[in-house]
Amino acid sequence: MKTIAILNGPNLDRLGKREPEIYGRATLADLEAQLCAEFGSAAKLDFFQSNHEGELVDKISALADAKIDGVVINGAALTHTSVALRDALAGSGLRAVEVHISNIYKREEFRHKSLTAPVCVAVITGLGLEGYFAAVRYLLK
Ligand code: CA2
Repeated sequence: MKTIAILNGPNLDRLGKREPEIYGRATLADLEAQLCAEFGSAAKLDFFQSNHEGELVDKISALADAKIDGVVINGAALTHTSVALRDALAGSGLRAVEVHISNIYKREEFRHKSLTAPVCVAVITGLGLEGYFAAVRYLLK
């Protein structure tokens, strides 16, 4: 069975608890349960959320060692700032799809630049939580 990791960065543990007009009303636990319901029989899903850049880097390194089949990453604000996260993904040899719940190009200019997008196979932005489902579906093909 394939293993796909779903990584979420800073503040995404607050999903469904604030700013529902941007991020919707579902919580991170709701999202994880829905992904399990959809893909649990086809894949092992490894969920990880952290508010700390280094923890995400360590997790990517461990996933690289485990040679898993793909990564869905919403690096949240680190998308726009983190060379460390980009280097971890680039050096991992893993296929990664970057997901953003909101359309980062409709928002402030500082969100338009992703440091991690060039080291991912694709970027999905603005489809809400559906982006995570599309990313897992793609990685399982
Ligand atoms: O649209 C996305 O998924 C983002 O990655 C979300 C990040 C933001 O910095 C990116 O530019 C775009 C912010 C995540 C914060 O998530 C919250 C969710 C609910 C309540 C508060 C924060």
